[in-house]
Amino acid sequence: MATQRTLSLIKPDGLEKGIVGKIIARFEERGLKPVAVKLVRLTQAQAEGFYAVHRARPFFPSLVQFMTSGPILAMVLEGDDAVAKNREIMGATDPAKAAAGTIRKDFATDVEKNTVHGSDSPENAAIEIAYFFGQLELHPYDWKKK
Ligand code: IDP
Ligand code: MG
Repeated sequence: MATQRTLSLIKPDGLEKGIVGKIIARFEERGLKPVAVKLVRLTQAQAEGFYAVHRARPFFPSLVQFMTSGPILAMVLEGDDAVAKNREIMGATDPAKAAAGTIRKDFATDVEKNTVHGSDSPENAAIEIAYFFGQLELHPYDWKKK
């Protein structure tokens, strides 16, 4: 399986609960490396832009309010099959339906405050990575080199 990059966000509830380290550990344990990381406080316009695909949904105003309610940790994760693997580690959108051992099952509050975001396709990963990170932050890494 080819090496991929995907966008991961730890949402405001994850920072509020103080579980950033635990979440990143789950990615690292499964072979996903954080290759770009930053703390961001989204404006309303930035949150609306990121979730534009959901703007007609009834939960959109509440989602935007939640995503701007505190800082988030934005990360680019790299590894084999990173897009699908990240989604698997995260679990289903609704923590009540998420599989055992997933981040959302173990840490999420509810279907909105569900602790993590992950890109859902390689195409969206490229778009979402570019939304949060500039070219100078997106270095190539060769992990085998000493
Ligand atoms: P995903 O994050 O698992 O890809 P999406 O359907 O893309 O789920 O929804 C984006 C985000 O919108 C979710 O992670 C969650 O925070 C919020 N959301 C999705 N569905 C609902 C809902 O039914 N009620 C409230 N918030 C929701
Ligand atoms: Mg989604």
